[in-house]
Amino acid sequence: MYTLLSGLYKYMFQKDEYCILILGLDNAGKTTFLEQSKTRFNKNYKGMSLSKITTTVGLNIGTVDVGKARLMFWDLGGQEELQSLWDKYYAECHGVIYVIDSTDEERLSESKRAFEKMVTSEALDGVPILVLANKQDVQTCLSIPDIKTAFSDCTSKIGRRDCLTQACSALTGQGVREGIEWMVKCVVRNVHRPPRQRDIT
Ligand SMILES: Nc1nc2c(ncn2[C@@H]2O[C@H](COP(=O)(O)OP(=O)(O)O)[C@@H](O)[C@H]2O)c(=O)[nH]1
Ligand SMILES: [Mg+2]
Repeated sequence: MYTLLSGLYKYMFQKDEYCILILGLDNAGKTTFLEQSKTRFNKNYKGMSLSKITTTVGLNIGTVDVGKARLMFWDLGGQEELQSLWDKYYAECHGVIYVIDSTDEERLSESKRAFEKMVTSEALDGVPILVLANKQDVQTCLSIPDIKTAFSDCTSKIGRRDCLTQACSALTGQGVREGIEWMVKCVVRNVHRPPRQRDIT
């Protein structure tokens, strides 16, 4: 009886946990996105003022519950010297959110290089990637087709994994829910797939 009840309790209340990395150049809006997500999904979370967010040195961690899934976000610093630390986290993660600053045309190629390096990493093979074209609230920003064109030679490296480019404003919240719900769908589905090579070794 106890087993039955505890099984039922677990079924009803226990959440499956997934680690999601938030990557992208510094100033792309990663921490703002994390705070916006916590505010949107966690009922009692009193978010910090989004305009008070300062540069991340090291790592911010945040948890968001979506249905039966618990996403643990790791928001890593994006400065060049910190990018070398990204791959230390790859083996642990179930999904990646890659944030692009759509208002920064000058650094778009730098962002593409960092994306390319990330996406070709073996440890991320098969991991779903959500690309957020952020800051779409700014009128003069690059459009989704502009960004897709700039990143077009990455397509073959993305391979057959799930990948979505989502227009988003971490500041206003536009596109945040859609992006996260897509990610949840992917990671939940992936868990039922055979383990990736890196999980076996
Ligand atoms: N207009 C606008 N500004 C944003 C948006 N997201 C972030 N920012 C601003 O961009 C700057 C960098 O944001 P932050 O979250 O610290 O970037 P991070 O370095 O990637 O963590 C801050 O001044 C934010 O207010 C957005 O969607 N729209
Ligand atoms: Mg930050």
